[in-house]
Parts: sequence; structure tokens; C-alpha cells
Amino acid sequence: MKVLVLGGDGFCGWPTSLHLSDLGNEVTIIDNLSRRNIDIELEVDSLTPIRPIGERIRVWKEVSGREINFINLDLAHEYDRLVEILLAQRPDAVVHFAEQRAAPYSMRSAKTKRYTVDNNVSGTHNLLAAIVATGLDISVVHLGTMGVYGYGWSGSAPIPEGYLTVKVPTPDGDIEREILHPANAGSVYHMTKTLDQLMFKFYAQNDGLRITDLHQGIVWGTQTPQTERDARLINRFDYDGDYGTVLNRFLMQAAIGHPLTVHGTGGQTRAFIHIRDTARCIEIALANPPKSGDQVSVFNQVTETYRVRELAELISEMTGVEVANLPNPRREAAENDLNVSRDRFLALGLSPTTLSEGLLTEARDIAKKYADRADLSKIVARSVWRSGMETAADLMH
Ligand code: NAD
Ligand code: USQ
Repeated sequence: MKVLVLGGDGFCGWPTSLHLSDLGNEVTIIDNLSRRNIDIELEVDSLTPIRPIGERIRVWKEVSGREINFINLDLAHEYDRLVEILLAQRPDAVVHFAEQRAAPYSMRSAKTKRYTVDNNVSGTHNLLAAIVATGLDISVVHLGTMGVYGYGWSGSAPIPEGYLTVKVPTPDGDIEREILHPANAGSVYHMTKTLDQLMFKFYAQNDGLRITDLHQGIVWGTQTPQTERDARLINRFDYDGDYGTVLNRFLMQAAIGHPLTVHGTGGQTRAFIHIRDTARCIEIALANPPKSGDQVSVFNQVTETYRVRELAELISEMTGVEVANLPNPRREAAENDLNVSRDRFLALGLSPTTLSEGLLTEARDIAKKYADRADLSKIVARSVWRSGMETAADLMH
């Protein structure tokens, strides 16, 4: 299969590109390297020493014999070039990872809010409009987020995979309808994913585009069987207060003996998935696209749910590092339950990688190996959801 991976230089995109290439697919990465530029802006770097994209691709050719192409393109602002690329490449499928994905970064300032909306919404819309303009039959697999559903909207009922059956009272009695699950975003970043959903619905309905939207939970781990094949293929490992996600942050903090930065009580329950399963889920989604005229095919791409404090306690027991309860810089429920339907990937053959001591230790060991690259001043989260909110960083001064 000929696949374009948009955002293929990122944390999920790079290992997925290698996985798809390893399976014999013809892969082209499209990325504007904006994530690497944001590292420069934030004066932080991946804990792992990631290599420039050209070197990554050369090394992959060396170790696998397989070719991956790279095109530097800004999906949000280079529409005409995107159309030309689609017409020249005629891909069977596009995997769309190319968005600004950090909730804290999206909440830093009016500038980052506007950048996140402009980048994510325009990028997704450019892709959809370009596919229609070319008239090509290209299936789209997009990375959405569990955060589109919000936390706690439907009480203890499991969150369905995209669609909710509701009863609408009418004078002639109740009628049943299937609707997109109501959106309930917790950050400007998450809001852009809820807007993506509406664009997908329209283009599937109006133009018959074949779209799969994967509502992924928080990804943890760093290496996959492909990125492990050479040190120069290593994946990113974000640990900073904006881009580091909770479980990887705790593993990195444990590796350097930093107290585990639990926001508030740690009663927040979230969904998780290991990076190896991200790549495998994309493979499954690509093999099972909807037909033209079908509604958007939505999967919940998660394997487990945990409370933040459960993860902190687990890692603290494993390593002896203490847990710190910090003021929560976000506006979010202090405690929530989360019950998620996840049958579709299981039915299509996903064998979930669950949180095991072995994998936790593997990720912690990587963090330990590169601990001298860490800038400790970047660990505590500083981005607040509303001005006036106090952070642990304020308390330290
Ligand atoms: P990332 O920031 O590491 O990678 C995103 C990549 O997209 C980067 O390489 C960036 O340079 C590129 N990009 C961004 N805007 C672009 C543009 N306008 N044009 C071209 N390239 C652009 O993020 P990630 O963690 O790999 O996440 C990938 C996708 O998966 C995102 O859409 C994210 O919302 C989703 N997701 C991630 C997680 C997670 O825990 N990391 C969880 C759920 C969903
Ligand atoms: N948290 C802590 N301590 C930390 C970091 C985070 O307690 O040091 C808490 C946060 O307050 C939040 C939870 O952990 O309650 C998750 O935060 P996170 O930064 O790990 O994840 P989130 O902001 O939700 O975003 C990440 C990805 C995003 C993706 C999302 C999936 O960055 O791209 O969409 O996970 S989900 O959470 O399922 O919506």
C-alpha cells in the first residue's frame, strides 16, 4: 500500500512510519518539523537524542533495505503544494498525525491558542479539501483523542466508539437517533479535535470521503521493535511540563529521583496505550477502511485506564521515589471515573500491550540512560488554564 504519513517525524508518527515500512508499505513522510522548532522555542529537547529526519531515513535504509521518502510541507499553509503532491503520489491512504498536540502548550497564551487552532483546523481542512479537489480515492486515518468525549459526561455508562444512541421526545412518541457523542473539550488543543470531527462528518456525508477517526488515549513508552534496531532511530521522549505526558513524565522523574508531579489529588482517570500498540492500531485501521458513503468510522484507541495517583503509587513502590501533590494548573475534574468501550480493535485482532513492570522498567531505563540531557527546570508544568491560577512553579519562587 502507498501511504503518506503526515506528521511522520513526531512521537507517534516516526515509529508508525517505520512499522508500516517494515510491513512492506511504500511510505512517504510529510512534516514541517514544527515540533522540533517548538522545542527550540521552549528551550527544551527530547530526553532521547533524536537525529535529523534525513539521517533517520538513511539509517532506516541501512538497517532494513527499505526506502522512506520525506517531504517538508506545512499542511496548514501550503494547500497548492499538497494538491500537487497528492496528484503526483496517488497514495492509497493518508495517516494524519500532523497537529499541535499538547494541551498545556495550547493554553500558554493567546498566541499558542491561535496557533493551535490555525494549525490543526486548517491542516485537517486542507487535507480534506485537497482530496476532494484531486478526485482521488484516498482513505484517511486520523489521530483524534479520547479527550473529545470529556470526562464524566455520561456518568458510569461506557463511552461508546464515536456514536451515541439517543431517544428524542416528540409529540408522537420517542424516536431513536444515532448522534456523534457530544463533544466536551478540556483545552484549546482538545477543542481542535472536536472541530476535526465535524469536518470529517461533513466530508464523509457530502463527498463520500472514506475516513477513520481514532480516539487515542495517552501514549506511553518510547521504543518499538523498529526504533530499537539502531540507536540513531531512537524515538522522542518528551518530559517537559508542556509536551511530556503523565506516565512518561513519572518514569523519567523516577529515573532521576525527582518527586512524582501529581496534579491535585491525582483522582483524574485517563486512558492509556503503549506506543507499540499505536503503530499496530494504525496498521489495523489502514487494512479496514470504511466504504465511500459510510459514516466516519470511529475507534477508541485505548488499552487500559488508570487514575493518575494509581500510576504514581505504582512507580513510587517500584522505585522508592516520593509522590508530590502539586496545585493543579489545569481546570479539570479532580476525580472522575472512566469506562471506555474498546471492542472494535480487539475484534480486528489487536492483542493489547498492558502496563507491565518489564515495560515500565524499559522506559525508565531509557530515561536513566539519557538523564544527563534533562533540564530539571523544565519538569514542573507552568502553563495554566486561567490567569491567576497558582502553579507549583510559582510556589517554588
Ligand atoms: P508530535 O508533536 O510528536 O508529532 C506531530 C508531528 O506533526 C510533528 O512532527 C510536527 O512537526 C508535525 N506537524 C504539526 N503541524 C504540522 C503541519 N502544519 N504541517 C506538517 N507537519 C506538522 O505529536 P504525537 O505525540 O506524535 O501526536 C501525533 C498525533 O496523535 C496528534 O494529532 C495527537 O493529537 C494524537 N495523539 C497523541 C497522543 C499522545 O499521547 N502523544 C495521544 C492521543 C492522540
Ligand atoms: N498530570 C499530572 N501530572 C503531570 C502531568 C499530567 O497529574 O505531571 C495529569 C493532568 O493534569 C491530566 C492527566 O495527567 O489530568 C493527563 O495529562 P497528560 O499531559 O498526560 O495528557 P493530556 O493533556 O490529556 O494530553 C495527552 C496528549 C494529547 C492526547 C491526550 C489523550 O498530549 O495529544 O490527545 O493525551 S487523552 O488524554 O486521552 O485525551
